[in-house]
Amino acid sequence: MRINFNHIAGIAASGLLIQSGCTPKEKIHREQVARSPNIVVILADDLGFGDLGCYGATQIKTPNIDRLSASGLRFNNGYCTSATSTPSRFALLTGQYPWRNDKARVLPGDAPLLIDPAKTTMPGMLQKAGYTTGIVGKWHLGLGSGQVDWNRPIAPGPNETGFDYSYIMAATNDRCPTVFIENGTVVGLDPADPIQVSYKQNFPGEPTGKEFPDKIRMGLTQGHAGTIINGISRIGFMKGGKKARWTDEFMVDTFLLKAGNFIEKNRTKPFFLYYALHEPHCPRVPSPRFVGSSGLGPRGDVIVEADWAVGEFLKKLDQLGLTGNTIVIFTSDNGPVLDDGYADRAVELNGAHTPWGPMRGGKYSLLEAGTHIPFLVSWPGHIKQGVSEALVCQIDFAASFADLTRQPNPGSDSQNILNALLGKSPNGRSSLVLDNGSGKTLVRENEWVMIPSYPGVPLFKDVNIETGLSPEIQLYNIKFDPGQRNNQAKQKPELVQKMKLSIR
Ligand code: NG6
Ligand code: CA
Repeated sequence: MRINFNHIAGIAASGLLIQSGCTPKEKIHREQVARSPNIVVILADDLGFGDLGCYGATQIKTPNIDRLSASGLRFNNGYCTSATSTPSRFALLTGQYPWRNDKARVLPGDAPLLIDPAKTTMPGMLQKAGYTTGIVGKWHLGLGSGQVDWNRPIAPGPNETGFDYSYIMAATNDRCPTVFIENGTVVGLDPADPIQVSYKQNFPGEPTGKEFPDKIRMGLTQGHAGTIINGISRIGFMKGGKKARWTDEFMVDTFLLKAGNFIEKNRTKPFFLYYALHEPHCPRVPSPRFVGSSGLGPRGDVIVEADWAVGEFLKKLDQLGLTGNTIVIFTSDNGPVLDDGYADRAVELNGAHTPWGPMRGGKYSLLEAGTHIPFLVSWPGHIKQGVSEALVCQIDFAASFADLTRQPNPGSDSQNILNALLGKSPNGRSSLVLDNGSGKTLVRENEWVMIPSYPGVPLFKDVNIETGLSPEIQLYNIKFDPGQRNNQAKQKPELVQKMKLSIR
């Protein structure tokens, strides 16, 4: 019989193994294992607070993520730092506020690496603690140091910033290049058909959505007028690499397979996996198995698809005997959006569903739904099931996992909230400085949110989301007024002044 070390470690760590009778050496070993559980962060893309059954959704069914929630802690005050992807992911991986870095904005697919490879990242810190680290899915933090040649090894990237293994898309599923990159090499590239990428101009003879609207199967509402790939026109231009291009319909299966392979391969020693789903970001192209599954059109269908993938992944963890020794976190990179540039009828088919939950705003917004996202933490046998009101943020994974694995904190803005994440304390942070993804900040302090005055800016973004930007200072009590209807700035000038001090 093959002995699964992690399984035993998991049982020992959950206190089910009788501790008495073991030698001091064994005891130390068991304690070490309990301090190095596997860690999996599953990050959805543009999933809102109200998109999951466990957060009150009734129109879309997410039974697998709901089960994950029921097996651990559901946070009601969980945040990403930013209302768009790149800055939010930057904070998650570095433990630094993205608004300190002017380049931390939604990056094109040919942008250079945003993270400084000389600095220790959160996964880099886990490597030092003996973890094998992997990323599968969306990267969106730039690659290389200038002009990338996609036909040669691509570096620096995830493998130079803390990951032993990477299987990624460079940017987003609507941006060129539409290929997967495994450990710095484009997967399935035919050397006879080299890839070229540009964000400045089209390559002669390559059809774009702008010139050939009759050649695309999904209409456009904004942007996305570049190269047509798989019948969908994208942002940016590319030529060549035809065999390497992904098929959107199968992306879910590819990422699930790679994530599963990673944990299987590394099951006997501590691992960290960052499983960065592409759903429900546009273009929303579900696998044929999920077309029509939600009744709410493509956006709902890809959420059902993501829920399935999470369920399959958790099944795999179980089959490998790893559930008791693995912390699984499920969260999202920013708030929800319906029409994000493709005419997929997300608005018309949304019905009574509220992706933003009880909140105002969404993706790109300083209002609550921009950054207040689903946040679940499960570690069976270690974390009691329940709901937590603690203020927690993805930027704190760096300091908290550092505490868990007895490493120095690599993140200058990261706070150790391990006790809140593990349900040992009802308190997380006391304050946070969040941003809209374009460098405009707000402060959350305990139950209050203060948005400073932003004169001369649009109140609505072109995607029909309230930006939260207003010449009026806004102050809301999120505990009693999550919908941000009652601005108390005029009644509480001292609190406004105090909170202003946190903002740059
Ligand atoms: C916007 C895109 C949007 C999405 C977003 C990034 C247009 C009109 N809009 O510029 O579709 O790709 O960038 O989303 O092109 S994020 O979740 O990766 O931040
Ligand atoms: Ca996103």
